[in-house]
Amino acid sequence: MATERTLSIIKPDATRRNLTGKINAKFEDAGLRIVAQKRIQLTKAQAGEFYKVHAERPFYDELCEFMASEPVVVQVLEGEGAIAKNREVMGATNPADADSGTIRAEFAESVGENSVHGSDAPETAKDEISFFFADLEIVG
Ligand code: DAT
Ligand code: MG
Repeated sequence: MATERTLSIIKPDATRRNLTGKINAKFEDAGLRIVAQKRIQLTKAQAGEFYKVHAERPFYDELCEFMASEPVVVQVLEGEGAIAKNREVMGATNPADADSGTIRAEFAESVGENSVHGSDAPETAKDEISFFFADLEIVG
């Protein structure tokens, strides 16, 4: 398995509860390296652009409001098979279905407010990383 990079977001429900360090420890314990990181506040329009693949879903408006409601921490994680490994560490979208020990099982509040985002495939990882970061900001 090759070294990969994936885009991670620590979402507003988690930054509000001061969980950034605890979530980062989960990534690092799994062998993922945080090779870029910044705390930003999205506008609703920026959240909408990031999540435009979900534009037709009934929860889209609520999702965009939520993502713009408090600061988020955007990150690039790097490691062997980082995209799949991060999805494993995150756990299932609905925390009720997430395996114990995963970030969402431990910290997520609901299916909508589920603490973390992670890219789901190499193409989306590339697009999502460049949505937030310039090449110069990523130091592996
Ligand atoms: P994931 O974040 O696990 O990749 P996704 O891409 O299917 O999940 O959905 C993106 C986000 O949209 C998800 O993290 C939270 C929100 N969402 C998904 N399904 C939802 C639902 N049934 N009700 C409310 N929000 C939902
Ligand atoms: Mg997704």
